[in-house]
Amino acid sequence: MARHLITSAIPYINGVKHLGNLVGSQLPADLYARYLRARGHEVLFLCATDEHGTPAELAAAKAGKPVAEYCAEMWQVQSDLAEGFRLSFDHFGRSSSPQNHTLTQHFAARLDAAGLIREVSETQMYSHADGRFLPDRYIEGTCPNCGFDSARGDQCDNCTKQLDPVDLINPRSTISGSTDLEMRETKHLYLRQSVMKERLEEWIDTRQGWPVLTTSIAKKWLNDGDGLQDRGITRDLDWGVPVMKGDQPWPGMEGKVFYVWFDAPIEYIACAQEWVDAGKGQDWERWWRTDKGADDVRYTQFMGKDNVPFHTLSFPVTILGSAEPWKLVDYIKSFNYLNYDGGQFSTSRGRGVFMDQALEILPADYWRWWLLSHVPETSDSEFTWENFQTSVNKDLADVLGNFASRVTKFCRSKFGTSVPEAGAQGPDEARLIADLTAKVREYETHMEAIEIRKAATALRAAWVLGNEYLQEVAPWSTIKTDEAKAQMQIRLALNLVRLYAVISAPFIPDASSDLLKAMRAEDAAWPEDVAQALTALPAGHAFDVPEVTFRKITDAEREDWQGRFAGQRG
Ligand code: B3M
Ligand code: ZN
Repeated sequence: MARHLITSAIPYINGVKHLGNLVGSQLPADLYARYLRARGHEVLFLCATDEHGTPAELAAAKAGKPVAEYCAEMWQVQSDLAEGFRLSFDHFGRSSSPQNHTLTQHFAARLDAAGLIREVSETQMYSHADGRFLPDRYIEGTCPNCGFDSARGDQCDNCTKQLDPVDLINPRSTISGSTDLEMRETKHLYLRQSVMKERLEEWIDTRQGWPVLTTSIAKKWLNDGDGLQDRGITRDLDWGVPVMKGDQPWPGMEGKVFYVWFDAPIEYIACAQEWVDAGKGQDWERWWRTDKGADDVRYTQFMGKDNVPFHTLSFPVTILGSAEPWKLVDYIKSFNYLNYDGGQFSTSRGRGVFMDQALEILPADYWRWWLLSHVPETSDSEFTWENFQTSVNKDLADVLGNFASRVTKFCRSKFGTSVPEAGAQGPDEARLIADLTAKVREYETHMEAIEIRKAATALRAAWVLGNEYLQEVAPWSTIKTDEAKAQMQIRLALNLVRLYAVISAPFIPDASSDLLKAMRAEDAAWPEDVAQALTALPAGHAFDVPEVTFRKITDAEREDWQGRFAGQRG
């Protein structure tokens, strides 16, 4: 029994996430957490909203709300959707929490004490009308490259050229529209990542068996000519963690906040404190401090590939640089992108399916199954409605759902709604048990290695074995000549339904719990011994015929949804 700390990349607060976001961190993290719990491990599974930075401020302004109020509301929306998708976080925190403020300021003080922070003077655009500096997206003007008149301070959306606010022609504030701007000197803090290069390299080299995607990205940033540069960790924004040295003011940094990517990963730790402070757990240090027992914790992070540099370089610099015994990540599982129907998911254009819309049209399990069995693990993958329809109809409705319904209905009509008792098992059953044992062990191996697609394939193959068995032994024929034997076959098949519910739970928790309920199964223990697990429902045990476990998606629905989600979220 090990202890497992699991974190998912924390989603930005600004708006509902699409299925591409979901499958790139939170959903696979949930799968792993559920699996490990089912195997009897102690798990702490944490996620939160990432609430700082310009995107949060701008989204709040667009919604016409104070940013704190906007974030509180969006946290609730995201939290409800997480529940809707059955994401089993032990705590869903907020990077704007007081715990994270304190901890972020603490880390900054430690890094400063270690000589890892330097002050840099820069000139930036200052707006007199707004009484503030205007970072990246707060400034617009004409692109010097293509003449587009609404180029942003950091980039021109028309020609994609990367810009500096000073490059813009006729710059204006996006807050007030004012053109009364001047270049002013301002100071910022830089994290001296460059001096940590060797320690980081050493650390990464000791991480055995990391996915290629993770290490290749880390190494690329580490070794590219301008790879590990010092990084600005402060911003001239109102909303964020105020720049302080622990609880002391930081001279010259008044009115500034830490950069969102500095405080966001620290929230992984603060979230454990929030979990304790919310009364849901005890002793967060046991998970996070190696001097307080976290040495025997295995820590796994889940994230999209674009987040890898921050987790393999920046955050470890924060941890290592603090010279305090914080737990470092043991394994980083990263993902490629999920595309949508011949293009990309796009939040700004409303293209693709968003978490709220998905749950409006179908239950969570349908999405969970498709997304996890098509997770962009080794390369980008693509959501198409055809593929989704086929996968749901075949895997869930035809294979798993149909098996459960056929077996229970047949039993009800021939022997009543309790497990029949006559008949002894023979070679067909022995073979099924051997094959199924092998499949379940294979499934476990893949789940432990977080090889999600392979795990899904093994699980589906386990479902198929039951169908093949049923097809071969055909209890509906057996019963005509040997009723006792038919009873034995059905007894085994009913037990298979229970076993499938148990092993499928990490993928499709609702259907699993419905099936367990229908089977009135009290014991949902993992089938360490498959033969034994297939006797869990004894002769005479009463059950119910489950409601339709999975329904099929019709062609008309598929066409309707295809049109509805093509763009422009309503
Ligand atoms: N919020 C980016 C994202 O949602 C960012 C992750 C932070 S993880 C500490 O993809
Ligand atoms: Zn341009």
